[in-house]
Amino acid sequence: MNDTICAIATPYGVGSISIIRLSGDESVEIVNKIFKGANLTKKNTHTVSYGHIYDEDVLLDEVLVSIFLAPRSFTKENVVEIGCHGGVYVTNRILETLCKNGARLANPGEFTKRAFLNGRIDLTQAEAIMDLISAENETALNMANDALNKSTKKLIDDLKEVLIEQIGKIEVNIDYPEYDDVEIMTNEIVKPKLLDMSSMMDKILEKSKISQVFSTGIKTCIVGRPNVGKSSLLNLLLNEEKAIVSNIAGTTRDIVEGKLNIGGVTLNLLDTAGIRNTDDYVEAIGVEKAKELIKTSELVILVLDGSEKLNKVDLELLSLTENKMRIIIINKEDKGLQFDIKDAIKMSTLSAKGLDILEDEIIKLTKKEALTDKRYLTNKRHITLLNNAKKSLDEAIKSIEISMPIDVVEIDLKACWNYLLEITGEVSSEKILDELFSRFCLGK
Ligand SMILES: Nc1nc2c(ncn2[C@@H]2O[C@H](COP(=O)(O)OP(=O)(O)OP(=O)(O)O)[C@@H](O)[C@H]2O)c(=O)[nH]1
Ligand SMILES: [Mg+2]
Repeated sequence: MNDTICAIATPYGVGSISIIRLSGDESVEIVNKIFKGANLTKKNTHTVSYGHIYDEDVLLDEVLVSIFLAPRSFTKENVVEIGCHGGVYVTNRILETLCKNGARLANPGEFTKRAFLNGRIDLTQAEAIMDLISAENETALNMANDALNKSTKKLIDDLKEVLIEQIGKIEVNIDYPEYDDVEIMTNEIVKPKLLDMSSMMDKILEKSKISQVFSTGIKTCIVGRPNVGKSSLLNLLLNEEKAIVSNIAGTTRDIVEGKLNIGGVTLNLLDTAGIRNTDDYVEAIGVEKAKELIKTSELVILVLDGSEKLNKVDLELLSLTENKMRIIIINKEDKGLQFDIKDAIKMSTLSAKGLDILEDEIIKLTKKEALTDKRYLTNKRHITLLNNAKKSLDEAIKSIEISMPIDVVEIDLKACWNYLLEITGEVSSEKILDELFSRFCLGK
């Protein structure tokens, strides 16, 4: 028997309505005790009733009560949602009255935890709910929705199926060694399957890395010589005066950051100090930082001043960024251009000319990297566990190659198996669950 928990499910603060949610065996009875209107205990599941909430004789609010009876609810328990007026005081008073009548305040994430423990969702779906709530762009939202629709579970299930078959074959050999030559069998049958599986995991992990970039934002640096218009470009893209623009070369000394949402992805933009050979100590540090940033960025926007001839630093930057995902901008087109470069975008950040072309190019470039099939992981915990699973698998393959006893191979394969089960939550410790669900908000 589960005790009945309650929490305010909507954000704290004044709004037009608030929702208070209960889950547990007694939820309908508890609400019915403080509700005047229809008898809620006689109501069918998935119905809404109008009435008033009282704390003994004191009228608290006019409400709508929705009933979802077990098992057809989010937690698979009896769930009641009270839609009341969205005042902080009135909402808290109703919550307090529910507690006085037998409910208890829920811990963060406790509703979702119950949904998981009652088998309504697996752990990957519970985590997808959290990712959905914290999604900052369309891509992250899509990924979370895919995971909620079991894309992660399916992917792990596929891996599990291959693995369990191989473990099964090995176990038969350990139990009945007379049936087969163990070594030949593992080398010829099991090993190729394990190698396939290892490369499948590699592919998933590689794509997962990209998915992380897409959901958290693409690290994008704007680099170029001093005074070419880097800060002007940042301001133009962000549509605000974020960085100081001046005709004094070396204006930007430290990195200026901004976030740009474009075509469903987020760019984390970094405006840097202009790069030149300099004796100024402070500026030299900025230049070093800019060079370092080129290395660690996923996308580089290289700005050149089209009104002057290309110089040594420009050429150095062109070669430094050659193998990166990059966009070359020839700026100050309004002053007349001195050179041209294939595939470069001609712009004038002063008049915003060329901005639309730049935006299209950013969308095109980042979409090229887009993840069309669903075979990747989006959640950091899952990625770490899959990495561990792959390490164990590779250990097993290595053991086969150096003809270790078959039970040694099996130990590593079972470790791999366990990591896969941890992803979906089929094996999990109470501690991990507590830690995971405590990251949810109250009422979720
Ligand atoms: N004519 C013209 N001037 C521009 C254009 N874009 C920027 N400028 C001017 O160029 C100067 C330098 O612009 P910034 O955006 O500060 O250049 P920066 O690359 O950030 O320079 P540092 O921070 O010093 O490295 C300013 O006076 C801008 O007004 C353009 O498209 N056309
Ligand atoms: Mg600048």
